[in-house]
Amino acid sequence: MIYRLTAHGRTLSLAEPRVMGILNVTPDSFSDGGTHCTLDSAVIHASKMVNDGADIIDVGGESTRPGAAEVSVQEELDRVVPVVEKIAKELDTFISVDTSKPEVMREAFNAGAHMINDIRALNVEGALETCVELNVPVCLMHMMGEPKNMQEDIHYRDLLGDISEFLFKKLHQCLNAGMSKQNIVIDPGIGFGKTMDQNYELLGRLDTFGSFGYPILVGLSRKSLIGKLTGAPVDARLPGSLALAMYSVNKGAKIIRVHDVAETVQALTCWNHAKMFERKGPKLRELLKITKLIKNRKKTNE
Ligand code: 7PM
Repeated sequence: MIYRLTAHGRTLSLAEPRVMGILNVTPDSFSDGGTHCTLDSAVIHASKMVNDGADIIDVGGESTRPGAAEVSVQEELDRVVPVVEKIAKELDTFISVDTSKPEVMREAFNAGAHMINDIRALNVEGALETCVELNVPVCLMHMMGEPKNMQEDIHYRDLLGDISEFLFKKLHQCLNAGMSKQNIVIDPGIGFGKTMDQNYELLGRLDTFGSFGYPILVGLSRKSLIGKLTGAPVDARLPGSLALAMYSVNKGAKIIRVHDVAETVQALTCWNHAKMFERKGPKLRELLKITKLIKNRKKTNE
């Protein structure tokens, strides 16, 4: 099955796994004073990620950190919309917006966003209807509880079963409301109300979610499942992030959400090249020819 996402006349093929670069636009991420500076430095960072090979830029104005203060609609609009607008104008990339608020979804879409990444899976009143109306691709993520309390009381009857049931119900709800199947991406929500071993179990059995017939997005970059297992502090989790990213794509993930774009793109490029040799015969020769053509085209573009 080849998946593709389309919005604003732009199509992103998920025939090969894609890299989504994280762009936080919370005040603590670009703490260099005035709004103008913040906007510029955010777009510079986005531009670097695009040059490093990111296929999607995920703009987020709400901190999902446990215990983080809630952000008002106006505040989130002020953070996100100008950044989306400038990226849409200046960069050649697919733009995703990390939000749960229908108002932000709409304004960000109108400013040029191609996709909504909602950690609350369209749970906020009006969010589902807004996404259906906008006909925009959406990522539905599983979370137990809310960011502020999600790591406090973790209990599942059956981890895989409960998360599958949640996603099935969501899918049903979305399709019933008129969302088109091609607009849906699913995500098991690594780190959102799960213990370390539960996170690893989700990765180990990620192919279960692949059988739903929707592309899978995974976010695990620098997350605590790496720190807890290895003792590495957050700024030294790149090796673990890369290993788990490659493990995930091997298990069928189509979008990997990361901080370290260049490193992940290098890992993926090598993974993809080895993967291609799983095929044999004329199909492989054909693929190699196409890969060479693409490489040459990229070189002449530079
Ligand atoms: C605190 C807790 C800070 C969690 C940051 C985070 C995902 C996401 C995030 C994910 C999708 C982080 C997370 N994680 N969206 N947004 N999937 N779809 O570590 O796993 O980046 S925020």
